[in-house]
Amino acid sequence: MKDPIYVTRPSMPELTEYIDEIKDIWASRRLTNKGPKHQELENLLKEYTGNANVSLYTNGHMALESVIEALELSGEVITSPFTFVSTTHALVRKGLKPVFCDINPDFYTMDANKIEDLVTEKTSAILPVHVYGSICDVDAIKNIADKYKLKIIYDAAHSFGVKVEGIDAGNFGDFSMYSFHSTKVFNTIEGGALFYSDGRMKDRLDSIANFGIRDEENVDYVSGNAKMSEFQAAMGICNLRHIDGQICARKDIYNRYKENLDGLKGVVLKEDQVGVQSNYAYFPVLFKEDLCGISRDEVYDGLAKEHIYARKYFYPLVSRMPCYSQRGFNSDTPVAEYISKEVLCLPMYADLSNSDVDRICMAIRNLLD
Ligand code: T4K
Repeated sequence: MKDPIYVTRPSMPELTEYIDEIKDIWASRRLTNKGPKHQELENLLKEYTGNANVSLYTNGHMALESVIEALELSGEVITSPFTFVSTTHALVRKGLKPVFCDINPDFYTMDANKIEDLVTEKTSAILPVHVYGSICDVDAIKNIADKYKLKIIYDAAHSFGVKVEGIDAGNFGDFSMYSFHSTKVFNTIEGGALFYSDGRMKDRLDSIANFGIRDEENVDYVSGNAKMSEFQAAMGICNLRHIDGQICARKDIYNRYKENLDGLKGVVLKEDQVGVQSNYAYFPVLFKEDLCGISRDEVYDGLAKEHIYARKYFYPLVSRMPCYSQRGFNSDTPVAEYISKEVLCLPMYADLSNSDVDRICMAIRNLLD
């Protein structure tokens, strides 16, 4: 039997490197609650991204819930249905109404031309998603947010390491939420972060991550526990040492896929964005059944028979999930609808071998034939 190939595989340092990194945790018994590793990782991330303000979290989802709490958002938030459920869950769990905006057909990010029609007197923020690391139309979104005095929180879960004209992607909007989950380009096992423009938010955000505690005798906010542990931070410190090499390796894989798949009838690869230095987080492909003669689901099943486990990120749309489909949220997002029915994310991770990429592409060619 051929070895299985999964959609992703975490980047990990050598075991000895991680063990070296956690030795002082063992010695000090400082395991969590903003210890020295936590502080060190924050500093390293500031340096790596050029962002002055960062707060770490136990995962990306809690980072998102925490910023919503910190901003005391209310009413409606305009967001994308073409995302992982976390984006919408964070809004709904915080008592907000998601208003779904359609996406553009080239990069699958929120269609900035369709946002303004969705603004009402109840809108408090826009929550777009830099899906697959594709960067939203940040200038157009900023203009709309300025006009209607809305906050912008980017779900940048997929965008670690992406640069726009040399600027780190976390510098756009008021806040950018990153996921450092094991399946992401940069991981802290589980983990996440917020990058933000207003440094005065730091105390509030850090307090909200820790039950709202200000000091031993004062609790300012009614919040939960979203802290990153020292072991997670140590993994981040190790992985950050290797991040540039990991992104380069992903680029080679991306190019090999392109060489293999470009030009196949009915097989649409995502365009490169001008001025954007990608992190090659995902390799989404659209299968247009009317042109290639086979549906996305048939490709998915055919690959699975070859032990190649691609994923339908993101199908169904969040608005079509059973937990949301009956709640009366708008679902008039035709572009997102068809992209979600045609898209398949092929395996993509830094140590995917050339021969595995060739095996995946050959399997796809055989299915199309
Ligand atoms: N916003 C967006 C746009 C997101 O994509 C996400 C997370 C979030 C917000 C929330 O951030 P976090 O709170 O998670 O930090 C995975 C991830 O669990 C999830 O983090 C991620 N998005 C989502 C797109 O993908 P699943 O349900 O597909 O994961 P799973 O367990 O099926 O893993 C996929 C494949 O990865 C497996 O087939 C094997 C491989 N794998 C997975 C894990 C967990 C490994 O090799 N090792 C591992 O440890 O959600």
